[in-house]
Amino acid sequence: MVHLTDDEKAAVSALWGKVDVEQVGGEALGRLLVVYPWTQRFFEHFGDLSTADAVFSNPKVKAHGKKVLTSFSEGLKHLDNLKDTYAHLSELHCDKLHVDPENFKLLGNVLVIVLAHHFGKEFTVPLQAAYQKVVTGVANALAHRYH
Ligand code: HEG
Repeated sequence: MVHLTDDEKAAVSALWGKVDVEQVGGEALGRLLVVYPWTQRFFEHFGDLSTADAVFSNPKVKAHGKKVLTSFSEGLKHLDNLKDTYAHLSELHCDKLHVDPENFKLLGNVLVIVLAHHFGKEFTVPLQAAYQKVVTGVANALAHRYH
């Protein structure tokens, strides 16, 4: 559950409408893999991740970044019910993928940085604060079914 005012919801959605999920998703996942290289252990089957250039030009990173952000877009439509929205994915990441939920927070923070980089002044401080609440809510929802 994320508490946003109606104005915050409108601003978050308006900006998100301009996001290219493949580009921003690839960049966010790529930056996660470069800045926190231990996260590469989940993606060894993606091929070459040995340098930043290799990571950012890796088509599997782009495709997976798109998949993750497409799922994130779904969450934006259900800000009042993130836990149910991500229940299945939470179980999957826990039971099958064995992803430490700390990584959801790292990715959320990286996503905010990538949005700031892309949108510059349009990504105002209040908008950034609203997005920070959203990424925290998504990370908490994804961690909710861990046991
Ligand atoms: Mg996860 C698969 C969503 C963060 C590692 N992730 C997936 C899938 C979705 C998804 C929709 C496909 C599930 C399926 O095949 O049914 N992931 C998702 C979201 C977020 C997230 C929404 C956070 C916002 N994932 C995340 C992080 C890691 C990770 C931080 C690891 C650092 N995800 C991961 C792996 C897979 C998925 C290893 C399987 C990839 C594959 O082999 O194709």
